Amino acid sequence: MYIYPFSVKFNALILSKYRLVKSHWHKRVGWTRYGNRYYRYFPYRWTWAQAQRFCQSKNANLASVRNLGEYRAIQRVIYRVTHRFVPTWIGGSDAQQERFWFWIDGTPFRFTYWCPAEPNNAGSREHCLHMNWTGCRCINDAPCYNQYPFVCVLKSG
Ligand SMILES: [Ca+2]
Ligand SMILES: [Ca+2]
Repeated sequence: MYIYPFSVKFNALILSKYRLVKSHWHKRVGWTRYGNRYYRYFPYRWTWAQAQRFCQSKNANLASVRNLGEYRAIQRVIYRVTHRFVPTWIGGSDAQQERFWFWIDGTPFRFTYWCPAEPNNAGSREHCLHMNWTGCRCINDAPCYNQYPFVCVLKSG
């Protein structure tokens, strides 16, 4: 009888910790961790801006890429769902000023994996990046109003 109130309190503590872990886990369901980032492929064929708005609704952004390891990780995320290397939007854009590339999530734009002769700004209207382009599955600049599936990135912490 004496120990009962303590036990109830202890169980409540365990339960609240479990809820904390569970809610954290729930937020990441369907996302693949690589380093300190989580990626997810969405199969909807949307414009770059529509895709970014959707990522934002998940507290995420279109994926930025910092190195080849991350690029390959994103390719694996796409391949796992589609069993192909589908051309897919990522979060790079030079829409503000030609040849000034930015990642929409604020990551400094340093890593590149351009396809041969890209970025070519074809027709002066290519201001958004997609990946898995051509046989070399590299990065190309494309018109932002094209419609592709996309990968969002969720930063941990
Ligand atoms: Ca451009
Ligand atoms: Ca191009």
